[in-house]
Amino acid sequence: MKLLVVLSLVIVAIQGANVRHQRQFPDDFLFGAATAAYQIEGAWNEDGKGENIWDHMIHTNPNVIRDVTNGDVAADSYHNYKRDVEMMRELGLDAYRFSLSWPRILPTGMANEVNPAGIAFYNNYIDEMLKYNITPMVTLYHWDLPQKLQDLGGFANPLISDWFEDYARVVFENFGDRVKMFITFNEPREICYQGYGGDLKAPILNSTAMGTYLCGKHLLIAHAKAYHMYNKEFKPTQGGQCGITISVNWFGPATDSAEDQMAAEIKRQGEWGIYAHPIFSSEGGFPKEFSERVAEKSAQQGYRRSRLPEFTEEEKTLVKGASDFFGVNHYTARLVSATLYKEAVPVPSLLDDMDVGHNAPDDWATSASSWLVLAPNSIFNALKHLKERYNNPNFYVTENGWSTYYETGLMDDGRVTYYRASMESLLNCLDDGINLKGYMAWSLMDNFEWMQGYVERFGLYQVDFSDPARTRTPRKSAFVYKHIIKHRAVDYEYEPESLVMTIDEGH
Ligand code: GBH
Repeated sequence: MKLLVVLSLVIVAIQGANVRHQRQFPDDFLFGAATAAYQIEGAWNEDGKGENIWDHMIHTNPNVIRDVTNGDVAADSYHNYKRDVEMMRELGLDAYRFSLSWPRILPTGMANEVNPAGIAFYNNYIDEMLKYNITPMVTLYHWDLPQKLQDLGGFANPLISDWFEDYARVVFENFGDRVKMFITFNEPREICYQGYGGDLKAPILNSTAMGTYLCGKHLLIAHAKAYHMYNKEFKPTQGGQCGITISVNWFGPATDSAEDQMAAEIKRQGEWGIYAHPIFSSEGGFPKEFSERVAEKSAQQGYRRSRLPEFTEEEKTLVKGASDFFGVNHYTARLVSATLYKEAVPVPSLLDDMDVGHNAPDDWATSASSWLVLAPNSIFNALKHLKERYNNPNFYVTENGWSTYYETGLMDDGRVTYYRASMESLLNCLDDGINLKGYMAWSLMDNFEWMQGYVERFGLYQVDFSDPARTRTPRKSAFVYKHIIKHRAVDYEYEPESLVMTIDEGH
């Protein structure tokens, strides 16, 4: 095992040495950065915006957030959007991925009432990007459901697919003339497992037996309905693309044993296969091994039917193939074991259904986030697997990034190391023929890191949250990323001369 890690490190190092300064990203490769509405916008109750589930959860119970903060103001992008676009120009970004706040556009959640101020804000943001040739990539849902829809069950209510379709139509009608890349959902796993099956995200339902699966099924149908509606009603005139983003971390076997290989496969299926397989596989539906396992466990536990609600044939067909590209949020990896590293988990639950252990070797560098370690070549490992399993669709890495503490300040060498490693892994993907079209760094700037509040920082730009102006200052990593984008290659010798940022000609 140790030997394996050492060997793979040696191989990576040799590859790195040979190719340095040679391997390049194609000119049309889309380099960008990403954010999400609740994490940056603030203005939580301004100009007619409705309450979302994070507003509601935190205002009701502020202690769920590590530093007892909230996103009421966040980076105040609602008022600082021109500065945001200026930062994109400083970095020389080709694209910017951001999300729309559903209740800012539809305060009641339903499409009976469209908020003109919400539409105007996003129009301004989009137009400001387009002025400087920055391609907007718009996520419709990044976790901030209108509270009024949560009151009706949110993603546990099958009607969510109709409500989402109505919302999506308003989005396409208003922005589709200028936005050509839409992502319906950010990370079904985090929405469903963390929010419904667990208590790690709003609405902290902790409904362990079925929450994840119920939400997952309804979310996938919502995605598919919006996708087909876009295809039919908007694509012919607007000519854009519509996809979904799934969090795909890499899970390899801890040893070569058949048990560990099966354990890793079950982990991959339970973590992201249940969302990816119904859309991207040629057979459709939930992954077979996982679905059999839940059915079996459910029977043993006395349930009269599987806790995993299977798709009808009609639903399977609706969901299958319903995406123009595969958006991948990738951060880290784990080694999976059938017997070792297991923790106590609730029964029944997704975690108990998988029933595997996982581990990160000690020599993988650690970040400010307990879950985030630097695993060798893990973007490649994940995408190579997806390529083979799902017939090489077009991929975008829609998030990838590294956290530091506020105290680390501007000299974020850990983040620099991480981004450079990511670039090598991306180049390995391109060399392998993986249809990888772009990469979005998480994040353009520090923002409200959900349950971690403002403790863990992911920004290329530091944000001063004690300053009413929410001043943004570039970190060292911003200069390094800018250099990579400009030269379409990784230069390990590059060190910024100073941390004074300017806008290059043509941006
Ligand atoms: C992304 O999710 C999100 O899309 C983005 O909004 C967020 O800011 C970014 O990550 C950085 O976190 O300690 O058990 O609660 C990435 C996947 C899955 C990473 C949940 C954090 C928390 C694990 N995320 N995980 S736990």
